Amino acid sequence: MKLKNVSRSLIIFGFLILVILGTDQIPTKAAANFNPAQVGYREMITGLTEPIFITNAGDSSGRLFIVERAGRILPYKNRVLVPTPFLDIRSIVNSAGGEQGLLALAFHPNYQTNGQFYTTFTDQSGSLVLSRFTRSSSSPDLADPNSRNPLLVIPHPVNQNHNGGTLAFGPDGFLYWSTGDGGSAGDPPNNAQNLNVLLGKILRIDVDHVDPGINYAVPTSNPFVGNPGARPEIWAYGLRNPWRFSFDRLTGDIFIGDVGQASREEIDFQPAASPGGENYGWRVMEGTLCYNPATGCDQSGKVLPIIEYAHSLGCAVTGGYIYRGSLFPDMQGQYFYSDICSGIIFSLYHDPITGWTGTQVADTPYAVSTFGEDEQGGLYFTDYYAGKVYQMCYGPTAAPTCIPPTISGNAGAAEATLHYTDGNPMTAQADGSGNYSIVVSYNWSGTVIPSKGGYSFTPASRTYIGLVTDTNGQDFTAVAGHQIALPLVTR
Ligand SMILES: [Ca+2]
Repeated sequence: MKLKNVSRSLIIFGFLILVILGTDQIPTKAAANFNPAQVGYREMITGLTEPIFITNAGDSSGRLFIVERAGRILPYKNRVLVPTPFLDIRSIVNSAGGEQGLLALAFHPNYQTNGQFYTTFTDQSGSLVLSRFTRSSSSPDLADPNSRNPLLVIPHPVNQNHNGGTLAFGPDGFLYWSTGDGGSAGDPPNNAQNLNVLLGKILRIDVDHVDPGINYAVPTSNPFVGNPGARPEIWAYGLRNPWRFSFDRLTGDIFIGDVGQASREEIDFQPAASPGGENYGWRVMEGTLCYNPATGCDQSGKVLPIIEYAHSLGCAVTGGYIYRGSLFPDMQGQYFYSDICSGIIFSLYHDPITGWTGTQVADTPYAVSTFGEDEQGGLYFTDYYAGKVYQMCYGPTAAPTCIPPTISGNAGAAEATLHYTDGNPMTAQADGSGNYSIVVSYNWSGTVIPSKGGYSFTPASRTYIGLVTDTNGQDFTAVAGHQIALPLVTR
């Protein structure tokens, strides 16, 4: 994951090479209102070390989970990074190579009830290891480190680079795992085209059942089941280093960011209705170019990328997510991705008539190693070297920074205290005229309650859900209560 020297001067807005497939599989909303200049991001988490994966548990807890490459998983809860790791397996993770480490995390679709989650990491022999863990019985913010159950180990002995790898459950409930081609450069063993090895692939397995002799089951609908010349776990092949892929949470379509060799970074696409078995081209092709052989390659049966870019715009694509959250309707249907070397954030949109359109959204100074989704479909991305997570947002002003909104008004009484809580109790003070102003976090939900000794307030409280803009005129009326004279007690 070393940065190459990318000349920003060569970065030209819209300098993207588009490959139109013309698929009509993606339902779309009009993108007419999408304005790239209104996409913003705010620094949300700091103090991480080489964050490379972000996900949620799907358990309505509102937490994010951040994976650090060396082997820690940290919860982000109630707007705070929990300092005690959810899981710390640094002692068994091999992160010596820049592309090695704890690479991905996927919570089981029934995590809330079964407590199961899955990781992939590189071990001391360089192998790619898929493991199941369960959460601790003592705390929802802790995993049980002794629960590890290795499901599948893929030998990867020669090189440190090209390990994949993303884990994600599909809408079918099966676990998908992307693997790199085994490393070096140019895929010398031709692993990605070899259906007898699990490298350079997307695999699909059933973690809820076991087949004889293995610790998982192979779905009988996998495309190469029954083919004696192929491993049945393979779902798609011809991939070089599919570092990040994702499912469209609305449609089930798959977007794959496949890191290129020296010429092309690409996004590959698989419609939800696909039966699997796609050959995405590597090492015969790098993007839409012939790679091996360099000219006159056999393009038959290869699925070309929906978009690719040259190394004038970066050096290693970071596949992202299609935005399906409700907070920012104008971003709906935009697939966001980036490049760890250039920090450019791109979007990609499919129109049923005009096909795929790529846009350069922003040229950031960040090393974007991954994107991630929260439970509501909100999007986040990392700055790898700075150890930060940014939240993506969208606003009416140019280049918004997701500035926290303010709740303000008159409390009805001088120097009244405003209690406000979203689970974390906080207070603010009205001034000598009763005016108050409370800054809350972006998308804040909670309750504001005024108080002052001897006064009652109308309304007694106000509740807010998902505040994203300043909210003014939030006045209260204060009435001094009757002072009750206690009778003197004499004896
Ligand atoms: Ca390809």
